[in-house]
Amino acid sequence: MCSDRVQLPNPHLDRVTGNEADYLMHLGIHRVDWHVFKDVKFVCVGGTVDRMRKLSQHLAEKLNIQKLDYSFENHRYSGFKVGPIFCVTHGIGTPSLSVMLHEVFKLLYRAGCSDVTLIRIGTCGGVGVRHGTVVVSTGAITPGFEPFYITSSLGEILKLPTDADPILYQDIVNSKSIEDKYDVISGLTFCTEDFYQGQGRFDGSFCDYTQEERAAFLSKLRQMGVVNLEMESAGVLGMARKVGIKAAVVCVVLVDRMEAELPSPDLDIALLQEYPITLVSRYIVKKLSN
Ligand code: R2B
Repeated sequence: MCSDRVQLPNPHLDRVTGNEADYLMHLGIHRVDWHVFKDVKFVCVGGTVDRMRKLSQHLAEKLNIQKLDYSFENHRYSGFKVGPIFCVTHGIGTPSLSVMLHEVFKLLYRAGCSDVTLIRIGTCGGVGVRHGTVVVSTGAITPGFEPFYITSSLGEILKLPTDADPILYQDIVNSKSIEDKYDVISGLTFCTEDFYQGQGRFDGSFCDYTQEERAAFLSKLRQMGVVNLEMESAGVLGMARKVGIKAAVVCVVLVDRMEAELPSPDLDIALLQEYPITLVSRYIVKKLSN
């Protein structure tokens, strides 16, 4: 599944744009900058600028390497580069994520990168899992309860398998230290295209189900082995698998959705978001020192 040099399964790419003319429109990166990214071995993605900035700062300190900021030209995404690690934001949901990933994969290809690993660091709701727990996804299922990232091609539904690389996710789980004040588990992730009805919430602007139907939905997920809910895992796992790049999804639980809709107001969400940052950084630092 994993390749050495990044290759893209697009026979038209070099004919249509060629290395000279290609331009990463949403990242605003031109060919003059390809070479800057040549050394990238890890791409870390996450929803917000703040989380990616904290991750890159943490990595810069651990590795004693300078952090470079990329305020991408058209302000859709933000990025930070710490030596061989490129951290990029993806916003909310797979449409926003997929545009960024297409361009990051092209960047890796154009720059001639090899042995690249992609890791999403995020937040999620738990399904029978308490807040503060870090979940490393073993795979993602999507509405319809199937293990596919559902996108489209020429107007037809395109389904990309979403199983995660078992060695990678186990290595990340094993990166937990006994000093960590959080639990780390692995399990299936339910990835939705909507935060409210899609995840069985009652507090959206409209809602078409009963309390019983919502409870049955969460129980069904639980029985299928789902331990958390979020909105990007299927895109990360499905798209990375399609281009032969290893990928993992590591999210901290903000609220057990079997108990509540929203995190408790007195929860220190900033602190919880540091948990996957420390876990993934430890994994990356260990890998880079090997
Ligand atoms: C988790 O949190 C965001 C929604 O609040 C979304 O990006 C996700 O997957």
